[in-house]
Amino acid sequence: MTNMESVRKQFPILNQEVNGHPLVYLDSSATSQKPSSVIDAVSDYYKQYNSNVHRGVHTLGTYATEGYEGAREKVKDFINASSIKEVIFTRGTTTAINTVASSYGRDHLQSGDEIVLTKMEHHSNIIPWQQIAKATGAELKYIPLQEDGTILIEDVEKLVTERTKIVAMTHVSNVLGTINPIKEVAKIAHKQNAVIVVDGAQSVPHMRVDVQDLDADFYAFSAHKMCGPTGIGVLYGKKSLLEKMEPVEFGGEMIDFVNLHDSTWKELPWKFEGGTPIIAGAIGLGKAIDFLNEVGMDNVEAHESELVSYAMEQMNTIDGMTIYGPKKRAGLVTFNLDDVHPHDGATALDSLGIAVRAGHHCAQPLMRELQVAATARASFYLYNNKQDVDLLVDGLKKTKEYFGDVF
Ligand code: 7TS
Repeated sequence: MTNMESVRKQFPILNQEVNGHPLVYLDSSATSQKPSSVIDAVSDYYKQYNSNVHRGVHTLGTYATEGYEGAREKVKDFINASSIKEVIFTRGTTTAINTVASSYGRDHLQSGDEIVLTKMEHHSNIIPWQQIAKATGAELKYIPLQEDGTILIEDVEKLVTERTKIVAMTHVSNVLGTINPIKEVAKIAHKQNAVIVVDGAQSVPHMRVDVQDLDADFYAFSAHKMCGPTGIGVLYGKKSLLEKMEPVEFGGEMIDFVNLHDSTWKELPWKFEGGTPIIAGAIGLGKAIDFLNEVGMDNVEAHESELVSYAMEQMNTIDGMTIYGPKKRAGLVTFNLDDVHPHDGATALDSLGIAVRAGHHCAQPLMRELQVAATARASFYLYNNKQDVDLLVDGLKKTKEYFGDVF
């Protein structure tokens, strides 16, 4: 078993005081911190072999191309894609989902067709579908949520019909921590000849994901939430689907032959990567995957599961605490404390060096479903420990006392 305290030591940013207190970073669902190996890999690229990729014969360009394409191989193995052709580098989850909506969606939807979503989606997995629905005349349908923030498979079976062309669903909710039964939903979608697009922004960083086992048609995630740099993410797609899809960005890098009035595209995955790519980002993502593999994704998941159970147990001892979402969940806790506005609570915690997020978490329809304007959220990752939870609980108690006196 990996020693998680030695893992924590590899994140230089955590070793500092904020507002006179040791930093307690509990906002990894927004973005994770980066280990030294990732920071060094990005810096080494710029210091030692900064060059463009896929062009020219000079030595530095070869190193850069090897670094960039080597990262693609690592992503392929990490999610068990069957080929590097299925791994497209994007700017992040948002861009990946937009690519599917703009390309696959535009070509496969028409009036009378339906796109099925859940009511727990992040805006990134709602708005691209709203836009493509407006453009094509398709309609959106939403799978309802149970009281505990889960979905019922019977509801999926009812809502996914022969009219459904696309099911778009998050694997893990960034607000509720709900883990959706993607494999079962994929089976239901495929029975109706629909495709399933999975938002993996909150799953790939925290659990072992096997896209072939899930039978996902498309799967999107961001490097910055999994110890990698910002500005890079991945769109996985089944080769058979991607091959028939049109690129959404046109220009350098993605072409084969260009004539005055027409052009042809490179083969997969490059036809979807127009322009100079995010080279340092990809190299950093490759290093982040090495790092996560060394720790072991099963260890990451077990560690977070232990922390989140402990956090819920401790937080529930605070009077006036409401925690949203199911008991069996990923490593985050979204909550409200009576009498304390989440923004005030988060500001009070920040004065104690504790970083949590407050707001709608880019899930306004879900906030409406929960009948709240905003919530606070503590999210955990492999570098957090029980002391972080204790400091959070202590901070919440102090916050409650403080605001209790004010009101
Ligand atoms: N989908 C989910 C489920 C997410 O949690 C996020 C980001 C995204 C998509 C978008 O990812 P991006 O990398 O393209 O921006 N979620 C959050 C969050 O919960 N707090 O800040 C960002």
